[in-house]
Amino acid sequence: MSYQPTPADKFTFGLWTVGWQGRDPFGDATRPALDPVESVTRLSELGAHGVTFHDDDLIPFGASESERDGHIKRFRQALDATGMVVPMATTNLFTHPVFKDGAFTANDRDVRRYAIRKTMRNIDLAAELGAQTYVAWGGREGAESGGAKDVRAALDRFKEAFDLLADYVTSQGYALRFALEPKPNEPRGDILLPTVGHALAFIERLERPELFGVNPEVGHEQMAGLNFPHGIAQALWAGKLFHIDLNGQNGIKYDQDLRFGAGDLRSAFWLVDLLETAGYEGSRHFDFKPPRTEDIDGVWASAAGCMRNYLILKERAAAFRADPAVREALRASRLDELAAPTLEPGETAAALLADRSAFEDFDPDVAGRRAMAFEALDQLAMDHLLGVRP
Ligand code: 3MF
Ligand code: MG
Ligand code: MG
Repeated sequence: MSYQPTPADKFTFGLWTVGWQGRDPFGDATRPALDPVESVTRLSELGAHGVTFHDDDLIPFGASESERDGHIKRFRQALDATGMVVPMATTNLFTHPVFKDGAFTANDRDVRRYAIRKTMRNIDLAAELGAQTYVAWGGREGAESGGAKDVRAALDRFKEAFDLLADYVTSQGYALRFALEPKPNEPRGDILLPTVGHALAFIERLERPELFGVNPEVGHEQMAGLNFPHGIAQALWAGKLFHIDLNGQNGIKYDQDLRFGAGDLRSAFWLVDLLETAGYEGSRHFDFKPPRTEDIDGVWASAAGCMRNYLILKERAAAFRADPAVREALRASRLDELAAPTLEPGETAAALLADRSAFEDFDPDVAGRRAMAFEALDQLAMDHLLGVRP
């Protein structure tokens, strides 16, 4: 197995990922700016399927109309020349100082109106470039102190913005759905919609919930100490996994944005196993930052590593699922029983009450002594992950 990606693997990269110049809160840029055209070309050569962008990644903030047209034209030419696609786009509502207190939930009403207009403008471009998903990460929607934000009012404003944007894409006839990206903190002290669960609950309060799903990011959930594959499983269960941001993170600390496969490798194994067995058909999108220690060659090595690690884990997970010993271990751990409904077809509460085997004749002490055999199962997974099972 060469682990050489092809467009059929649906690997995509944000222009801001490979284009990150290494500027962080403590240090200046360590790499020169990268032309989006070069990113498209190099990523295509590496085997990627497409790229994604914030408006400002492609068209520098404040560019004139004619400059804007020029940037879009060059980008389109690079897409046409390589066959790369743009399945997702998003809005930068966090870099400019105007968004220091948020965008859709900024206390200042004129800032909120400007943020919605900036988003509508880029939605038009996203639709024009054939994107199907519009991601919304509210990085500045939050606060550093309790009195600064009336969270219930802010959620009203958040809903108002998304309801309006959903009406807009519907009236324009765009085939776009929105994917909300949760994050617990950074850059705000605390961010609204901090986890997948918060976002899923919020979506159900919107006027057109069917147009909204989530774009969970590995590191964002892990920054909150959460189990990422569990969050993804719940999003899939709800039919809401519209997109995903893959990267690496070492536990509860600042947002590390390591390449996919770095950080919690076992979690990455279970994630790939889940995505590949659950029929997720969307992009495998990398949202990482090649560390600022790297030069441009290191950037491409880091990007190639994201895809290579995904393909290695995909192979390891498939070998795990195909192993007869694993199938036996899954039965020993009663995963087949979990898949069976707890009630008989049509069984009512009255029928359950009448079933003596469910209670009167059930021996909880005997059941309590049954082993679950999870350790043997997990060791098989470990052996497959480490490549030591034939
Ligand atoms: C920050 C992020 C964001 C979002 C991006 C796309 C800058 O931690 O993950 O990247 O993914 O805004 O929605
Ligand atoms: Mg992130
Ligand atoms: Mg992200």
